[in-house]
Amino acid sequence: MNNLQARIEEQIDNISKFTATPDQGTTRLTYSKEDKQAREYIKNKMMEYGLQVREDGFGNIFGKLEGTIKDAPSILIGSHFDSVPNGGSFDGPAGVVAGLEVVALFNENNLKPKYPLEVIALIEEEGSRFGGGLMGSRAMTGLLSEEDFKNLIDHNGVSTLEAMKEIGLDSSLSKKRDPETIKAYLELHIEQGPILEAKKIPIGVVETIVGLTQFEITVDGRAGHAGTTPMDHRSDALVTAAQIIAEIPSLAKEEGEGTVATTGKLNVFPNGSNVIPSKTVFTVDIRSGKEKHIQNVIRKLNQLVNFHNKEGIKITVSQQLYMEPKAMNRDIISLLKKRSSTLDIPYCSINSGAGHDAMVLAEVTDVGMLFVPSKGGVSHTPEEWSDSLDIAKAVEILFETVKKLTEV
Ligand code: HGY
Ligand code: MN
Ligand code: MN
Ligand code: MN
Repeated sequence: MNNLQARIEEQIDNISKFTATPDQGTTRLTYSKEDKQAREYIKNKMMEYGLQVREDGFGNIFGKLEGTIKDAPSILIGSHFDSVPNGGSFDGPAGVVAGLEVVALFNENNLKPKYPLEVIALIEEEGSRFGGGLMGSRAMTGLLSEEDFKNLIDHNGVSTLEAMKEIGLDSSLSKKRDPETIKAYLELHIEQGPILEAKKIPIGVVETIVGLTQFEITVDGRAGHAGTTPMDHRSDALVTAAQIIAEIPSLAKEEGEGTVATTGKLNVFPNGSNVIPSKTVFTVDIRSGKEKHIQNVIRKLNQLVNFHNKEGIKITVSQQLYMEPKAMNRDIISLLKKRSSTLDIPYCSINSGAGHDAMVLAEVTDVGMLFVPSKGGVSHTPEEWSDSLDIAKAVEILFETVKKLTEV
């Protein structure tokens, strides 16, 4: 194992230790104790690599390597460092570590970039605490207004600002970033699917990222005694939710072309075994490479909700996120491919079924993404694993690409 690969492995392993569920995967919610631990580790690494470290008013972390051109726009390179509940070690951190190791290669080769490099570690990409997702990148680019950011609360009613304060973050720091200060954004991410492993190819050059939307649906019914309330006198919020949820997979299947829809979260109130549920809250996540399919599923979902919105039941639908499908920048794609060939590293083009911060940065700058294979094609589980040798190959490609972009 070479030095680069060993450093990658060590850093990903260290970050994975900052979890609320040791032995049951990575649970690192935004602004949690585990966030604070990972944040300190990442900031220390950035300082160790000679970067100027700062945080913005949302808690995103930046490590800057100055360029020779004064006040030039930066090449950002990184990913997110939050996780889903009981997720894996690589989703997010692999990209942050890749950014750090690109800087390490600049340092090792005594290269000074013309344009500054900034390693970034973004918050709340998964949306596990405040819902929606892609929060850090949307806030940084202004797609999420400061007002909307401030109004976000978690399932315990704790606001973003209160949660930031709890771990000593300063929300008065600079927030929305001027797009003029960004020259490009590069992200390494694990594929989270089966394609690269099946093809036995170490590198995927991402062409497009699916469009996605997320809803939170609240069903209000009426609580009652499970024993004394006759069946035809019930407004059961869980039965209604179940009837809607059961229909959702077919709404996606009818669209075809890889359209998917998922209910990942369901909360029942008051959640007593002998109480008719008064309220349920569940999520619907819809994705497709073609926007028309997403729109069709949204339309059919609304029809389904209207059908079940009847006596004694009140259903409210709130949309938390909408991102149309994104194409990566053609010039960066060809740069990534050319560098892979020059380095004699096999690659293929690939489309992403997962959402990524790159789709947000694509609204304000030129963006490129690389994937590495996921073992067994699994992710968002403790079994998630990628080979540090593949990540090291991606780092080499990114290093060569960044050298080109920053004219070294
Ligand atoms: O859900 C996603 O696609 C990403 O992992 N946040
Ligand atoms: Mn991710
Ligand atoms: Mn993820
Ligand atoms: Mn992502």
